[in-house]
Amino acid sequence: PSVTKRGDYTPPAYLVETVDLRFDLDDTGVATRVSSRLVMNRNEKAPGGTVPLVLNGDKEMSLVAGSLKLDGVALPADAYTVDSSGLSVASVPTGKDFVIESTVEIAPSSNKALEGLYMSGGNYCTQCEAEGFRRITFYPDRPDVMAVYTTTITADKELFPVLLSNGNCVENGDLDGGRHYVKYEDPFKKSSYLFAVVAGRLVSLDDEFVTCSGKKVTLRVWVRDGDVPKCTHAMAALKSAMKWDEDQYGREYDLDIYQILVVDDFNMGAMENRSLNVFNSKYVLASPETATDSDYNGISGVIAHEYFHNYSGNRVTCRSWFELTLKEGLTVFRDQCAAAEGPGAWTPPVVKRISDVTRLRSSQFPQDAGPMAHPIRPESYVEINNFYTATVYEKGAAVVRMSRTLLGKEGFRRGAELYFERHDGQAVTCDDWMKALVDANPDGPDMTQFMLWYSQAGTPVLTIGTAYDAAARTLTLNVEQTVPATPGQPTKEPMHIPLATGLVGPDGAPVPVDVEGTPAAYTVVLSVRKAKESFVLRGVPEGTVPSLLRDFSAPVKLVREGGVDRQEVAFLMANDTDDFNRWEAAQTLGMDVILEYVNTRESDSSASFEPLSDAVIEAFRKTLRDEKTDPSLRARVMVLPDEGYVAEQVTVADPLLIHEARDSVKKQLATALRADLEAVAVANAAATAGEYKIDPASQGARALKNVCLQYLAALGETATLDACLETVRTGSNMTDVLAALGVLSNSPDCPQREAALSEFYAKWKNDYLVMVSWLRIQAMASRPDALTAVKALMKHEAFDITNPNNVYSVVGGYAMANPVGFHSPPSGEGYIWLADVVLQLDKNNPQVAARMVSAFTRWRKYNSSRQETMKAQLERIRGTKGLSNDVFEICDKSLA
Ligand code: HT7
Ligand code: ZN
Repeated sequence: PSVTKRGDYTPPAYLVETVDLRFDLDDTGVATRVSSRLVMNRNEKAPGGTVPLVLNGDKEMSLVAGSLKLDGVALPADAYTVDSSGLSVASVPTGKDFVIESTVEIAPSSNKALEGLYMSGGNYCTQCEAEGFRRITFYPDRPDVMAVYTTTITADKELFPVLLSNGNCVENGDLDGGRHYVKYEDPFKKSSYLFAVVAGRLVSLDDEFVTCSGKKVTLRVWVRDGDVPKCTHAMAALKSAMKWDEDQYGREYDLDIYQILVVDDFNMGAMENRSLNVFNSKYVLASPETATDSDYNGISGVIAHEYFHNYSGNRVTCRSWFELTLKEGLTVFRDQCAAAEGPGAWTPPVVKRISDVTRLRSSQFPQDAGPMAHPIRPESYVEINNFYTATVYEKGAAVVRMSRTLLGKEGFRRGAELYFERHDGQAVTCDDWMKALVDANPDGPDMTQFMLWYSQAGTPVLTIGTAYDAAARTLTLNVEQTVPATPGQPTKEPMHIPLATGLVGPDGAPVPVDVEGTPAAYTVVLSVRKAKESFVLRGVPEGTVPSLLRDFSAPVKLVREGGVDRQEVAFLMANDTDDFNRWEAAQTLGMDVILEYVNTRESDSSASFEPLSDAVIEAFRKTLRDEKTDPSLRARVMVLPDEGYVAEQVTVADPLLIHEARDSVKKQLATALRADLEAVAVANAAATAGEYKIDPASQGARALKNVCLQYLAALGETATLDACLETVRTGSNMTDVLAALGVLSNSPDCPQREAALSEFYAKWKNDYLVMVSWLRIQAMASRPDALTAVKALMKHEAFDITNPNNVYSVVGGYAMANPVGFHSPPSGEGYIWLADVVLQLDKNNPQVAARMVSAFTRWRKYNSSRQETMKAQLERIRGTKGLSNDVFEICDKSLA
């Protein structure tokens, strides 16, 4: 497969002024005709000379004989060539507009890759990002070709009463033979990846948003019959997002209508097609009986994300796919802020921040430390679909956040507004983004070194030592940064790292940070720029404890010279005024005791483990009893670091030992804190009883109650199992029901487990999304026999291998979120099974297959026998004939 390189970018040789598309949809999706009429011209900004006109196209598209025309005249067979990647016309007019027309035939019903035009639940829909448009028609399918689109759709009126595309409906009517048609015009230029077409039997929830200038916008969410009542939360979230973008970035919605189509078959979460988003049903449909708090929050987040793309992505887009983080990193940052601070916020800001950081550390840090490590702006790719990564999205958002930290909120907003105005209607680069930020802040910091965040991969490690001078009352922070080598980048330059720092005095009260060059404040952002650097903090009382990297001010690993001081960490856990760092302190403490267990048992499997010290137990007890602190934060503080995150801290990971260690710590805490856990569970159950509400207080109470339940369940008592079964049977909301079902699913065989799983199935088997959760909960069950269960689930009537959500639940839940299940089978049967499944998936849906094969990328983290089997599977997959580029690239890079 060929490699595309960022450095090889050249502007498009030809531009498209207008696109006129006509879709003749057949009843079953076996023979759909797509006709296109492109008005094009030579790009004056491209290198001169005669160049053929190249239009991308897919091998599954067949050009209708005689349909290819230039300026109205059919092209003879020797005037063009068609191959598996597209169509090339040797000679086209220069110096004037010319018109290219073509008609192709495609078969959407056999499109299981879910890219281009495909069918879901009997309806037609599209997914064009990144390169799906070329599966619909011949076109220069790259984001820097922006054109005005007109789309006409014809279809059977009874089968497909609703026909949609981007922009406004300007015409519609009936045709002979029971067919009908609609014509849409999208007034603004857009890239082809934002194109969408929908046809189906659908109903809508309608609403309206009045913009800041008083314009009325029609809002419409399209679903299958019966699902309208489940769209109200999504609709409210959409309105909150529209308001947020007006208030925070001065962005007013620019069209008269905003529509969302909901489908069950979708490779990702959603797609921001201009004025016609397509959403995975998981990120729209919700009712208290069927959706958890986390589902509700996910809906708010994804709805906001896609809406925000209207400016950060659609009006201003990427010059090439290498710039993907320009729209994705910025939009993730925007959705994170809206969910933390906006009118639709459902958790306290700190809890949202904790979720975002946890996600970054559990998904992006491992990527940055493995063979797929790449900068947020990658230098090359084989398959662009493989670069919709945690690095581009999550680390990209962290980089945007750091620029805001360095420029200040006001300066950042000025820069963002300048960017949106300066580049409206353009396809630009990350450099253009940074230039707008800098130009809007002439007195701001020099951001040249900061740009290394765009080009250097790897998570920087900050090692910080402290030295206190009692006579001078100074605390010196000695900071050393290293950026690890990553594939293709053996050496690195020091980065510009904002280190937000505070001080907690010996009495627990905050102490101002007074450092040369910055006004004293309770939190000061130190700019770390060198490999080694010291900062002298003045006027510091003896016994003061530094609170470092507050609010996770940079995506780095923080290491304290000399190791973890548990007393200091417990002190911060109880006293830090930065709530994020109170949680971080608990994570550090939890990690330290888990690692102590792992290290002890690793060298001697029969060694006895030192029981948890009173200090550790008391730190957690204080959290449980601390009624002044928000329950949702207390819930997060109580959760020990997850097994995947622990695995990242050790050189050779033994997933079973890590599980044993975490379990042991949890059991010890549960034993020691039993009375507190029971009391807090009862108090918070009362707080959330009655009608289901998703406000922060209700969510917090449920979260804390369910964390207590999970601790108590670690004691394995029958009474807890009975209580869980009772909740599964009678619980009034899905948050509590799934928490209880999760406990039972993770338990060893028992009647309560069996009853809960089967009764739950009987009750919910007709609800697709609830079944997705039911499948996942079983695939993730931390039990050595998980593979047997997963094999059975794949044969279950609730499972469909062509449905990505099903695959992510069962295959992903097992291979990526169940370390015990995946790594238990003694001869690596789990690995062999996964490889078989990947090969099966790849035949239908390479994107989904590539996501699943990623479970092997960290194979070097394990012991030699595990390594051997995983490596053999990667080699077997890579050597398979007919493999997609998607899966090939992941395997090949993993093996390099
Ligand atoms: N911008 C969207 C990306 C996306 C996508 C990419 C590749 C293949 C399928 C896809 N579906 C959606 C989603 C987003 O980030 O908002
Ligand atoms: Zn996005």
